Amino acid sequence: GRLRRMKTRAAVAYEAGKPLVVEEVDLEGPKAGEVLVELKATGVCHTDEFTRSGADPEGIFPVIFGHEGAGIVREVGPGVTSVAPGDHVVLLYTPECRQCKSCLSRKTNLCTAIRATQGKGLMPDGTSRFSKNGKPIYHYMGCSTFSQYTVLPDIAVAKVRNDAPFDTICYVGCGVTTGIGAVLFTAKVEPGANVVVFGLGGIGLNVIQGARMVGADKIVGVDINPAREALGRSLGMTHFVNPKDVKGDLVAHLVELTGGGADYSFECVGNVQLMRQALECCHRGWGVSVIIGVAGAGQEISTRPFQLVTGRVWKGSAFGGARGRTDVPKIVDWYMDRKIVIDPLITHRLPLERINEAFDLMHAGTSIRTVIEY
Ligand code: NAD
Ligand code: AHE
Ligand code: ZN
Repeated sequence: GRLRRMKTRAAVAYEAGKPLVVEEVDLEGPKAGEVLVELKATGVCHTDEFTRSGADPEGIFPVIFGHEGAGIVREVGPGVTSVAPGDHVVLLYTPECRQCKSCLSRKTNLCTAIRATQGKGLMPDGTSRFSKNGKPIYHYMGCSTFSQYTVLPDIAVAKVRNDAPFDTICYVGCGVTTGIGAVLFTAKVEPGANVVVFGLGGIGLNVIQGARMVGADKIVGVDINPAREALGRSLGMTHFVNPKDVKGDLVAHLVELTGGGADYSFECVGNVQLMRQALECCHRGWGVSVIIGVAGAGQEISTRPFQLVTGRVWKGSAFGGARGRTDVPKIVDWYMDRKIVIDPLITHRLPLERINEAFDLMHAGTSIRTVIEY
């Protein structure tokens, strides 16, 4: 028989700015078009912290965070044919329905099939599968991977090969794909291009390895944390700039370093002042700046329109422009074929019980990715 309701261990965020509470919650089984997934591992991304902190205008509580997970399908609801129990999957906060206007356009990866309910922390039928003492707990980014079991629509899981380790491919669920995809799919960086990357954390370091993959020439990394230099260089970074060590204007310094300006720049921090600098360090006439970082409620970007009149281009990228069900299995293959690395970026591993330490490590600047193993 189909599972109607079960208990699952989860990290619940009851209030913005407060530590998560690890406890047992109730989970209803999958309805039509949905699947039950047993998580094996999840990364902790800065976006989880962004919403936990209260900066996300879409943030709602109580909620179970986490959107960078991998696991095994355990049950499927009525009508599900794309995956079956036993399949290994990476969870997708950007689903791929292949039927909505956006999917059919071929111009974007931003599937709209379930975005409205997802943004409200609910499943497509307008209800939550999670609860505690009869009160609903919201889903997060359609995933809620900080729970040993979760339920999500089948369009929000990518089936992957079953010989890939969960504790590293979970990171393909956000950071790896976001960084590499922004280079390959959004910017389409060409061989020989000069690239500047602002922020060398879990996302920016993947932009760097993407830039190396496509044969970029100069790959300049910018970060205020000097500890980021070594890892950046090992992934292909050719120059490191710590803004604190730059005398005078950072933009002028970067323009000089790139011989006239970046062909492509990437903002991987979520700081609107840096977004401006990332645009303005681009080459006159053609430089493209890609915003990946997520900025808090009320924040706005600005620049002189002259920057765009003179040919610089401002763009953004969500999930690296990747179509999850199509591209994620390929990126997992690249990892298994050693075309990309993941292992050196997973600096810490913790059990769910200690998940709050993952946020401490992020704030201290000592981790790139912490992976929670179930
Ligand atoms: P992270 O905490 O791992 O890395 C952030 C890095 O920025 C750190 O190395 C930090 O030292 C550096 N930094 C902070 N302030 C800086 C400054 N003033 N100048 C230079 N460097 C500075 O975070 P992450 O997980 O890599 O995420 C980065 C950003 O990308 C966040 O805003 C996150 O929400 C966003 N994000 C967006 C997407 C997307 O699809 N668009 C996906 C994942 C993450
Ligand atoms: N809720 C925030 C927006 C957050 C945001 O931009 N999220 C990215 C993914 S970050 C992954 O770590 C994204 O995919 N955005 C597209 C979308 O549809 O949300 C806010 O500012 O309201
Ligand atoms: Zn993320």
